[in-house]
Amino acid sequence: MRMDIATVNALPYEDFVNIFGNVVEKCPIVTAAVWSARPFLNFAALEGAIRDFIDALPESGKEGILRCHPDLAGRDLQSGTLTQESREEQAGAGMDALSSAEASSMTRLNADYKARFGFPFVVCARMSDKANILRQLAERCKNERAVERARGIEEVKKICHLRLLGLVLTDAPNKL
Ligand code: 2AL
Repeated sequence: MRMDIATVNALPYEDFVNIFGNVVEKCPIVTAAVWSARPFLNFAALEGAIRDFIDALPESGKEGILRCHPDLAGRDLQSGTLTQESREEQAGAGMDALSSAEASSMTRLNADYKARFGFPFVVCARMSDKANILRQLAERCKNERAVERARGIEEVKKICHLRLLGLVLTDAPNKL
């Protein structure tokens, strides 16, 4: 059940990190840091504190956040070791139901991308679909490193937004 912001603000630290620790994939340090910014006025303030923390990181820290993300249709999906959030997002975009040709394209392009930039391709899967993800992956491989670093971080923020919407009530009715 989604909680209201007063309930969020009343959570002990351990509960806060248990509940929100994966709004940025495998980066509970973000949640732990944002704890200091309580109380949050509303959903937007909580989200804004997370965004501000990410934006204040040096470029190496932003790349670190990108590196915490599992590949789309990658080894973790195959071996069942994705986080629950990531599993649902990837399944929603059809990443668990690729044809063998699509799967080998994804593997090759993900590897090309990582070799070029040193961090994985990240996209908000819930705002996309299989065809679009494959197209974006091929296109974004051609960008400059700094462009892709910034683009990946924007995608992390979209993923975070949707994960937060699943946990916290907004002032306006939640659209999900
Ligand atoms: C992911 C993921 O796990 N969920 C999502 O929306 N995107 N990973 C990725 N490499 O883009």
